[in-house]
Order: sequence, then C-alpha cells, then structure tokens
Amino acid sequence: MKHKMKALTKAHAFGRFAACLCAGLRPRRGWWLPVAILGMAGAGFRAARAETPSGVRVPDVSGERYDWSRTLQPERPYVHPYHQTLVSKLFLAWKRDNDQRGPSRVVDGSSVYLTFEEALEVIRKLDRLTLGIPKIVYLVGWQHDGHDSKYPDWSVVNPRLKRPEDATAVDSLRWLMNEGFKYHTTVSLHVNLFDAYQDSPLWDTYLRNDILAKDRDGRLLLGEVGDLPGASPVPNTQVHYISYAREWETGFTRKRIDGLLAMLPIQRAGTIHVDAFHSLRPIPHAYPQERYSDQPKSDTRISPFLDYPLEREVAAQRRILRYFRDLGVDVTSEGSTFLRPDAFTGLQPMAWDYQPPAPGIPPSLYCGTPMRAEPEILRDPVNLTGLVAQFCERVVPWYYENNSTAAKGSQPVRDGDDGCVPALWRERTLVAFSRAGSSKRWVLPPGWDGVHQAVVSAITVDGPRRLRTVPVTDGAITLELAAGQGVVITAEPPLAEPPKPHGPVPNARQLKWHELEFYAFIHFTVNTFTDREWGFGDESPSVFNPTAFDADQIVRACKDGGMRGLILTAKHHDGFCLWPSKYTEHSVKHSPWKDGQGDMVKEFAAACEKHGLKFGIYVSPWDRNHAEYGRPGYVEYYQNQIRELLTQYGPIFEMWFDGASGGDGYYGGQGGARQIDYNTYYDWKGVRALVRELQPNCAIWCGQYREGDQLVWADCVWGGSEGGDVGDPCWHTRDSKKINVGIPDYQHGDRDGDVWCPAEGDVSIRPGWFYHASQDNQVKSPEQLMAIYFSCVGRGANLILNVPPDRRGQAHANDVKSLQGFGRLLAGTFRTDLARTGTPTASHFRGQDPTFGPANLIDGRRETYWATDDGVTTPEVVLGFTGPVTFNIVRLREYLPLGRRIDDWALDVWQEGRWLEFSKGSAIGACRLVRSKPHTTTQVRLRITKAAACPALSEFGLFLEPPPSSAARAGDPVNLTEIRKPRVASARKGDE
Ligand code: FUL
Ligand code: CA
Repeated sequence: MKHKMKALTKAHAFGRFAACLCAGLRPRRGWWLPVAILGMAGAGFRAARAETPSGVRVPDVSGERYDWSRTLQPERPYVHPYHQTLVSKLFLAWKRDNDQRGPSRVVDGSSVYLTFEEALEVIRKLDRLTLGIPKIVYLVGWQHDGHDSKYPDWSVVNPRLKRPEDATAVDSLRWLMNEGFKYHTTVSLHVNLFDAYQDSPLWDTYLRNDILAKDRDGRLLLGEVGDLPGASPVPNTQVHYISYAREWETGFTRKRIDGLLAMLPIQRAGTIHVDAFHSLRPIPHAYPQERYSDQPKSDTRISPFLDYPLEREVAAQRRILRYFRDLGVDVTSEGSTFLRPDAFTGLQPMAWDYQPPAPGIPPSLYCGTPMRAEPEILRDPVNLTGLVAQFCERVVPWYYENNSTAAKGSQPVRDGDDGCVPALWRERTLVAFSRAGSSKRWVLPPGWDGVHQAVVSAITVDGPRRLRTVPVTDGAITLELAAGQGVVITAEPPLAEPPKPHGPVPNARQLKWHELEFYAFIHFTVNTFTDREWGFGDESPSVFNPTAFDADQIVRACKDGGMRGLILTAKHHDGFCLWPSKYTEHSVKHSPWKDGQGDMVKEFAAACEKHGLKFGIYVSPWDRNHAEYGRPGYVEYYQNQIRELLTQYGPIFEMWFDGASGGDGYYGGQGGARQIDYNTYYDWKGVRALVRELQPNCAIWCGQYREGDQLVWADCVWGGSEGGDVGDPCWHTRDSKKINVGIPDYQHGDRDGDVWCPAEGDVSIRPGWFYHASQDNQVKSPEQLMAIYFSCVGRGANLILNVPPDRRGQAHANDVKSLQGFGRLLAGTFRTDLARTGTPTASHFRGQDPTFGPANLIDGRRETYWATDDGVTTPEVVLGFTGPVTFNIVRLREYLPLGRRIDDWALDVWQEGRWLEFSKGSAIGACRLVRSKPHTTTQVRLRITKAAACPALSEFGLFLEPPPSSAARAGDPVNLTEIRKPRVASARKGDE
C-alpha cells in the first residue's frame, strides 16, 4: 500500500507538471504543491482537515464563455477528430444483479456483461466490422460495482472485470487501454461528474463540504435516477447531485481528475466521456412533489442551499473542460443542449445525443456519433448483429459527408435507400448497401483509374469475406445486392502492398526444395556385398552381383513411406560407379549384374519418374579407387563424372557432395594416405558452376568453399547429425563470415545470417548406411521414424532417410514393412487439417486487405499468407471452432519468399475459460511441427511474440495423430520418450 501510494504521488506530481507544460505555464509552488500533498493523503481523501477549501488555491483555469462563432474553431484544437472518428460505448457491468440488457452473469452481486478481456474481443470484432475506421470506445461500468456505482469516487476499478493473469483490475484496465490501439481504437472511460451515491467512499467528505446539492433548507436533493417517489431510498440506486462550482472551488474536482489520470493512461487516450454533465437539475424528477412541494419548479440551480447563481456552476463546468484539455484530454458528454444554458461549443467536441446548438456549426467543431453500438453489443457480443447495417448505411456516409478534404468525384454516392459510398479512411474502398435489394450501376470515384476488377466482400466480424469480383467498365461497376445486404468493394490488384522481404530469401531452387520435405537415400555399392560401410577402393567389380535388382520395388517402398524423392549413391568412397562411366573401368560394366550391360542410375531414374519421385545423386568426392586422387587429374575426372550424371539421367533435383574426404585407400594400387584440403582441392566453385550450367534447377548440397573471408554456401547443407535430427531452433540462414563451422552451426544455422542455406537431416532406417543382414532386426519402427520426422521436418529441415537395398537389390521386407507403417502413420496424421473446419481471426492483417487475411492460413496453399502491417510484429491469430476439436499437432509455415521474419512464438489453448500456453519456441520457417498431448478445445491461439519484420505466415494447421497401435510393427513396442534422439553410429571407420 505504501509503495502504491508513493507511485501514485509521483505520477500525480508528474501529471501536474505535464499539465503546466501543456498550458505553457511554469509550475508555481503556490498551488501545485498543496494538490500533491492532498494526493498523498490517499485515494479515499479521508484525511480530515487537508480537504478544507482554505488549504487549496484554485489554478488559473478560465470559466469564461467561449465564443466559437468568430472562428468556427475549437478554443484549442481537439485531440481527436470526432467528426471522423466512430465513438461507441461498451457496457461492461451493472451494479445490481437484476439487469436484463443482454447475456450477462452475476458476479459478486453485479451483472457482468463483458470482462476487460472480453471487451477486447468485442473491440477486435468491431474493428473488423468497421474496416479499421478510427474509433473511440468508452467503457461503461469499469468502476466499483458497475455502471453508476459509488460516484463521485473514481478510484476503484471493478474487480469483477479483471483478467486472471493480472495482479489487479487496474492492471487489466491498463492492458485493455493499451491493447485497443492495436485495433484502431482508443479505449477510454465513461465517467460522471454530477452524480453522488450514499455508498461512495467520498460521501461523508462531500457531505461535510457541502458539495452535495441541497435544498434551501439543507435537505439533500434527490436525482433523476433512483427510487420511485414515496419508496424508501436504497443507497446504491438513489442518486444525488453535486455542485460543480463547490467541488471545483474546494479542490475536489481536480483531485478526482488527477487521481484518475495517475491511475490510468487517460492522457494517452486523449479523451474521456463525462456523462450527465448537465447544468440544470433535471426537473421535475428531482422534486418528488410530495417531498419537496415547497420548492419552486422554476429554481433550476443545482444546490439552492449554496445560493450559487447558475452561471457560477456553468463556469465551473468550463473550467473542468479546460482543465482536462490542458492535460491533453478532450471531454465528450451526454448532451449538447439538453439541460444546459451553454452547449460548450468549441470546448466539448462531441455529444452522445447531439442536437445542433446553433445553425452553421461544422461537424469538426461539434458532432454526434453515427453508431453508438452499445445496445447491439449488449444483446449480441458474439456476432454484433445489427451493426453491419448501421455501419454501411450510417457510418460510412457520415464519414464521407463529414470529410471536407478528400477528392469525392461528382457522381452521387446514394440513390434512395441504396448507396455505394467511398470509405474515405482507406484507399480505394467503397461500402455499398441496399435496403430493398437492387441492381445498380455506380460510377467509381477518383483514384480507381487503372483498376479493371473490383472485389466484392461481405462485411463480417472476422473482416471482409471475399464473395466475387465484378468488372470495372467505363469507370463504373454494376452491383447486385440483396435486400439488407452490405458489402465492401476493394480494388483488384490488392490495395495493400505485400511486405518487403526481410534478410536473405530462398532462390527458386530452394523454394522447390523446401516443398519436398522428405525423400529417400539409397546406399548401394560393393559394400553391400562385402558387408562394409566404407570400401577401400580395391574391390573387384565382380563382387557387385545383385540377384534380383528391382528399382521399382525400392522406389515403391519409398513412396509408400511418404517420400517425395530419392537420392542414389552413384558412387561412394570406394569409387565403384553404378553407371557405366566412360572415364573409368571401375563400374557396373565389369560386374556380373546384367552381364555388365546394366546402368543402375538409369534404372533408378526411370523408376522414380514412373512413380512421381524426384531423382537426385550422391557422387562421392573422395575416391579411394582412383590413382590420381589428391592430384589435379582426379579433379578433372570428378567433374567429367558429374557432367555424365547431369546430362544422361534427366532432371536431377539435388546433388549430394559428401564431406568425408581424404585418408588411406587403394588409389590405383599405390595405396597410402592422401590428405587434401577440402576447401581448395575439389574446385567447388567449378563443380558448382558446372551443376548450374547443366541443371539450373538442381539444388546443391554442401560443396561450400572459402573465398577471402567468406564461406560461399551452396543451396542446402548438412543438419549436423546423422540421426536425422537438426537443431532447435534451426534457422534457414547462415553467416558467410563465420569461417569455422562447427556442429552446432550446422544444427542451428545463424538467425542473422546473410545467406539462405537450409539444413537437411540425414539418417538411415538401419544402424548402417549400407545393408548388413546382421541389422535386419534393427530397422527403425514407424514411431521411431515419426520421432525423427518431428525433429527434422518439424523444425523446418528436409529429411533424407536411407533405405539400403539388400544383396538381392531390393528393399528388405522389414524395411518395407516399417516404411509402409510409417507412410500410413504420416498420411493418417496429416490427412485431415482440423484447422480448416474453424475460423481464423487475427489481431491484425495487412491493410485490412483480404489478400493478406487470416483465411490464408487454412487454405492449404503455401503461396497465400497472412501478413500484418509493417511494424506490427507481435500479432496473434485465433482458430475458433463451433464445437470442441481434439488435436495434438500444430503445423506452422512461414511464407518463405519474404525471408525468415518470425523469431519467437507461443501457442495457447482455451481451457476452462482461459488461455493455457502449451508450447513456445523460436523459428518457424518452412515448417514447424509442435507435438503435444491431445488437447480438446474450441479455440487455439498462436502468438507471435517476437519478429524481425511483420510476420508472413502461410499455414496454421491442426492435426490429430492416430493411435500408435494402428501403424506399429507387430511385436515392436516403442516408448516414444525413449527414442527422441535416435542415432546412427558414425560410419567413419568403415569396416563393420
Ligand atoms: C558420410 C559417409 O561417409 C557415409 O558413408 C554416408 O554416405 C553418409 C551419408 O555420409 O559422410
Ligand atoms: Ca496459405
């Protein structure tokens, strides 16, 4: 409490100081100090004697009437342009438990309609529905027990409206006021300066100081709201009045204003609504005749007891208006002319119930609001039924008519009960409506030149929903609208420009590559027949003798496993070539297989083509057979082989340039150990140029080299383990200045790297890369493969899974079975995207343009995405469902052509009336899979908690994994937690 008071005092003093600056005055000790001291006395102002008028000097705020007619301008510029701002109210709570204005619940004796959190949801919907028009929303019932509770005290925020995660209701209200800005909405308060209730903490003080209005005999006057004449007064319903002048002169007005402004960011909002700011008593209600029969009706003075002339009260009201304005806050009020001798034109910008006080007042000087929204929201806070029509028929024309600066064109925008009106706060946007239904031609306003097509979208609480396009002919469109229909019309091409890319972006090859996600590795050579991992290079081609080679069978098994491509070891370290290269005799042409007439590369390429898999090639740089290895001659030989492979076998999607290099070998019989410098020896620059020349669409894996102080990365790279997993996070970008690349660099990439070079995780379905009969029972189960998939593809990398053919030249039955199981598991898991049955709602989307709307998240297309405006880097999106859904996997994809934008994210489920965070992490990229326990909910929320640029997300999917039993191999129970990091023993040593 002590702390809080201190903070209050500090803020209070600062507020005062700021006020002085605003008013162009220097703080004068004489008056600001006592106010600060009073502030210290505490929120309830209970300190006994400090409250007497004698201790307070009134600041120099004028009570003079303002003559607006000379300039038609406000006395001081308004903070907000009310004639171009939609002002609404949100009714949150009523102080009793018997209110029936709409769906509410009774909390602690009060009717609660909307908590602060729910209010934000309504504000968000209202913003969608109003196409982002600038808005002010005043909260009603934010204080004490709800609307009209415990005035004149303003120091307590209604605890029933608090968010669970906040310490206090004040925190929640501050949160709401700040969040509102994200939705083009200034959130401020509805307060009251006239009313007083007996249960107020300030009652006794106000009574003692004669601030409460009394009749000439000193009896309290009753207000218009309250008990019926004759009924005994109930303290919290019977209202009384206060005298503005008395309250001002005793310093209490400023105390409540200063206290409120210290508690809440009202000055940031720049506006407040002071309700019932009447100058006259609302006679006759104030005088129940049987009680006050002796009071003359003609006496409209607020407190006859004080004997203040009316003008003294009205002057105090002007002082209040000016005092707020000096603090940077506009005051709007309930009426303009009602119960007032002065409408405060030029001091009060807007009235809830606006009656023009004089002819010729421009709306920029004084206006009302075209849509109050309060009753509609109370009745239907979910769909805001009724507001679309009001928005179309009243708000848009009102904004249009009030706008005196925009180019409007000469054509009519209304025709009877129909209209097609420019929504002038946006570019190239029209809102059309028809009362009875119509088909009409509308000439488009200036600014539509060059537009050939217009998009017609429904206006909904989730934003515009595209309905159809209509052609623009001769600068006009023909619109057919049903009775009561309102639509928004935007220009195609989209209004909003797409975001600019952030950092490095993938090239076309890499984009295609990212889409593959999962493909096969085929290790097959003499090792299969010698039972080794690394051949020495001295193997006779005669050992290579598959008895029933069947590329088709292998490719089918891979396809069944869900793979979209296949990379074959055309040549491994032993140098034996699976194709009849004309540059060596160490190949299939001297093997018994097909009497030396076969070409295995060709057969794989054909089988892949047949089954729709992409084909890629591994051709080992290290060649333990070649006599010239380590010398220039081999480099030429190597490039010749690459040329053969890239010209004879159709399109190659990826070239795999292995890193293992140099060491002992056969080397044409000379033997010995040959050391090479991987960076310089192979002429990677030349090799890569050759690949680009022969197959421009082929992605190059590894083959990076150093040039000066830079590492020149290729298209993709090793993911840093041979277990298939990559790091978490795994960024697609790398730092070319980092010359010494270690395992963690491969695993994680570099967030701020300057090149796009994504990771590929490699792993074998068995312990070894080559087939060994001894490993037939060590084939990874579907669940193990799934775990790998999650820690590779699920982190944005591509997965290459090795399926080594056996000595027949086929995938072994155990491998086939596991692949089939995995394929089923994968397909069963990702077949149904539950998100598509829901409705995505985003806190923002770019330019309110459906081209960048959240519907793009669930359309199953990578090329469409949800994006926010530049600078909006922490948006969120909620997938809402009409009934409960159960999921355990979330899939997210960034829109890669714009680079990696998102840093951190978090996921929540709606559980028992609140959000529950179930996952968070860094990096999304090509794909992010989040696997959790199954959640059953009606709402799932993704929060982007940090991003380097406005996010651009292609997908937000939800999936449910089928129960493991349906795909597991019989007799192969697996514990998912134990196999999180499956590993293949490094094959570096070669001999098994
Ligand atoms: C490694 C090689 O040494 C292995 O034999 C295997 O080909 C693996 C995929 O890459 O560097
Ligand atoms: Ca999409």
